Order: sequence, then structure tokens, then C-alpha cells
Amino acid sequence: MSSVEIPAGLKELLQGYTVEVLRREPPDLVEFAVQHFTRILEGQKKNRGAKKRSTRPARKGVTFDTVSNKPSKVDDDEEEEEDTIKSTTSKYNRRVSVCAEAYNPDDDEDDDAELRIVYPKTDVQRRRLQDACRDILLFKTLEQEQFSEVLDGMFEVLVKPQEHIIDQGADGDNFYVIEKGVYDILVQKGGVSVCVGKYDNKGSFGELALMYNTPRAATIIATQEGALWGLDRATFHRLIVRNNAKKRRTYEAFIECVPLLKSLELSERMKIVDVVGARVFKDGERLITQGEEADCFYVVESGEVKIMITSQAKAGQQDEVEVARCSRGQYFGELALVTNKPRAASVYAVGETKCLVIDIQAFERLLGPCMDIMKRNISQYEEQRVALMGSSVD
Ligand code: 1OR
Ligand code: 1OR
Repeated sequence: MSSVEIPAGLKELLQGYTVEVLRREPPDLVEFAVQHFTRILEGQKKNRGAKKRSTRPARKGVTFDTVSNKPSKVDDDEEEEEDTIKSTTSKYNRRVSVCAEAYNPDDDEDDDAELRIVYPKTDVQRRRLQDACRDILLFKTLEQEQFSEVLDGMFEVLVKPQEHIIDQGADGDNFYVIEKGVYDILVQKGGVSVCVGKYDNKGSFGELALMYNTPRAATIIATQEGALWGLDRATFHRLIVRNNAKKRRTYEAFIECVPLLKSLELSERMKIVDVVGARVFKDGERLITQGEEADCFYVVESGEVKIMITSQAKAGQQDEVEVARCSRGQYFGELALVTNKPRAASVYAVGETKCLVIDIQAFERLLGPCMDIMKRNISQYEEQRVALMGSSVD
């Protein structure tokens, strides 16, 4: 126990600032200090608001702790008092450095000693976070340990109606996963802000500016009270962008031979790889349910799927007819996204099947150039429908 009287929290605050300076290498330390402490103040205000509305523990301060390279297990009893910034050193401890943002994602991970931010969470919070992250495509290709680090690095953000989470043109600070709430997506077109879509209680946004070091491509506004989980830029880089380098190597050859994507430039195909998730389905598992709302698009990587249609007259009786199959390199799930209608068929895995999955926003953003091919195929569905089933199918 030290007898020197240091105001509570001072050390942690200064250490937190130092960590951020080392990570981000700002050109102006004073200006950066203003931004940094303003962020903390705003976070505290938000969390105070959050405390009023819930019993969840809010973030208070930061502490420094040196731990091994293993993701630290957070002790729920202590965690509620303080956020922890854990300085994590590499297995081999070769050099003491912090992970700057401009790293090469191809670098050997073990060569870098890295700072790791851990926001302690209660069991309940972690469960809510895990639920929110379960279907996030960007996390689908992470190893378990990386995923766990992502969860550690996420912090809760409570938002109010009309709050701008992101403004188009701004610098990127965080990536966000939605726990709840509806968020409008607005894009400037000819000087006018146009609503081009929305997130409805699921999904994620804010990855583009962090992945490509570009200004924010859209404005995101909460339309109601909501809850988000944020992941700061540096942690996003360390875990997601680095994983993307691996993903590109893994999927480059496959994506090259997907006929639908042939008309895209290589860089456009790689942007698709950056945001796809890989999902494995068991034999007989249903990937798509006829009549449901659509939020993603699929390309078969291995295995096979069968497309089944239930006639409207017999709906509810599980009377499905197989109308097509898709195997490696073929796509499905585009129809509902293109026509803005419910899913036209159900889709089941035949044997273990692996698919690449793209969310609706990325589909609209990246697959525009392939739209003609998709529309041509869609017009064939109608012809097939008449040939296969007459007029009894909706
Ligand atoms: P960001 O870091 O650029 C804004 O910050 C976020 O909005 C962006 O990452 C995406 O996560 C998300 N075009 C660009 N960004 C979009 C879009 C989008 N939709 C969501 N975001 N389009 C709308 C597609 C429905 C294309 C508009 C022309
Ligand atoms: P979706 O988003 O509607 C189901 O979700 C997917 O099944 C659909 O997109 C297509 O990608 C795929 N009719 C409707 N959907 C079909 C069909 C199809 N084939 C594949 N899908 N027909 C079969 C044509 C050979 C017409 C059947 C009567």
C-alpha cells in the first residue's frame, strides 16, 4: 500500500491516455488529449444515463494490468468497478512495442507485442453481447480466441432517438454491433440526404472507414432508443483487418471462379471477401425459410443445397417440392433482396454444406454490377415455375 496520496483514478486516466497516444500516434498531443478526455467524459455521461435505465454495470475508469498473452478471464466480482486496459505481451516477449494502427496485416502475429483493451462485463452483459454477435458475418471467420478478444474489447453504447451514431464524411472511430434499436442509413445524393436502408434490431455497421481508412460512407441515425456494442478502431484493425488478410488468401481462388462475379474487378471481388462470413450447415439444416424476410445472400463453397417450394394452397402442410439444387460456385437468396419481397423458397443443406454469406447492405453496395446477370436468371425462375408447377404456386 502506498502512502503517497494520489487522487483516485488519476493514474488510470493518464495511463489510458498514454496507451491511446502510443496506439494512434497523433500529431498533436494536446489536441488529442482534449478529444480523448472528452470521449471519456461523454462515455461517463452515457453510462450514467444507462445506469439510471438499467442495473448493468457502467464503465468507470481504466486500470493498467500486465497479463500473459492469453485472453484474461474477467472476474465478475471485481469487474463492475473498473474498466481494464491490459497490456498484453506476446508469447515470446521479443520486443516491447505497442500495436500501431499502420501495421501490415500480413505480419506474423507472434512478432508483435500488443496492447489489449478489456472492458469487463458481467455474465449477463457478456451473454447479451454474445447473442448480438452470433450472426455478425465479420466475426464468422475468426478463430475462437480472436472472437473472444473481440468480445473483451467491446463496450456498451446506449443511444437515444435521433442520435447520429456515424456522420458521413467523418473519420472512423468505432465499429458497431447492434443489440437493439432501429437505425436509418442515409447517404448524400446531389446534396440531399437520402435514406437508403435501415438496420432493424440486428446487424453491424461502421466497418468500411476502419477497413479502408476512408471517411465514413454513410450517416447512421438511431430512430429510437437503442443499444450498441462498440469496438475501437485499433482493436478492429488488430483482430478483423488482420484476419481479412488471411481471408483474402483463403478465398481468393474460390471467388475467382464464381461465375456470377466474373464481371467484377479483382479489387471489387476482394472487397466482397473482406465482408463475407463463412457458415457451415449440417445435412438437412434449413438456411432459408419461404415467406420470411430476407437479410442475406449466399454462395455455395462446398456441398450442395436444395431449393424447395411450398404451394400456397397447401401451405402449412409441409408439402414441399424440390425445384432446384445449387453446388460449389452457385448462388441463391438473391431474389428476395432484388425484388424486396419475402423469400420465394426454402433452402436446405444436402450433406454438410459450407456457404459464403453476404449481408443485404454489402449485397446492394457491392453486387450492383452483377445485377443484370441475376435479373436474367430471375426471369427464368418464372418460366420454370410455370413449366414445373403450373399456376398453383405463389
Ligand atoms: P463506414 O465506416 O463507412 C458508415 O460508416 C457505415 O454505413 C458503413 O461503414 C457501412 O457499415 C454502413 N454504403 C456505404 N455504407 C453503408 C451502406 C451503403 N449501407 C450501410 N453502410 N449503401 C447502402 C446499402 C443498403 C450503399 C449506398 C449507395
Ligand atoms: P430468395 O431470396 O427468394 C430462396 O430465397 C431462393 O431460392 C431464391 O431467392 C432463389 O435464389 C432460389 N423460384 C424461386 N426461387 C428459386 C428458384 C425458383 N430456384 C432457385 N431459387 N424456381 C426454380 C427455377 C429452376 C422456380 C420454381 C417454381
